[in-house]
Amino acid sequence: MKKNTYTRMLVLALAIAGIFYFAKAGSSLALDATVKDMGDVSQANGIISTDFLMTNKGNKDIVINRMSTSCMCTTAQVINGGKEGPKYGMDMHGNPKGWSTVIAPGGTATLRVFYDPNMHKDLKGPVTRVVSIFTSAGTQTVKIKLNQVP
Ligand SMILES: [Cu+2]
Repeated sequence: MKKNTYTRMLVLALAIAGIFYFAKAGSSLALDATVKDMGDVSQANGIISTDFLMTNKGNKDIVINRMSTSCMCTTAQVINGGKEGPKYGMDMHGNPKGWSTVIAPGGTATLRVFYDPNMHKDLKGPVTRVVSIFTSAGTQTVKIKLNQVP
């Protein structure tokens, strides 16, 4: 291969890397926590929820277009501008399609995560579940932790 072909390829590779770098730097979704501890969760009290605050710290709109959770006991929705989005659960059980929401630069939205302790009635003790949030600024994950009691 000729030397200037190498040079061109190097310049191209650097240009592509630069585009990805700036695309990422220009839109970042910050979360107030990556893990929330829900403490003791009683089966007698049924479904409970906890909120994460998401802030667009970048300078471009962030589009969230789906979520998925690690278990059917756990669902998640985005509340943006007072509007509640659909609840997402495990992908394999079928999730809503065609939904998206936009967080403008400097804007915030709530990620509400629900846990249903009666989805597995025999389970007692520590539980960790993961929620994945798919956005135009990449995929982010949060966790809930709890201790399931009767
Ligand atoms: Cu579960």
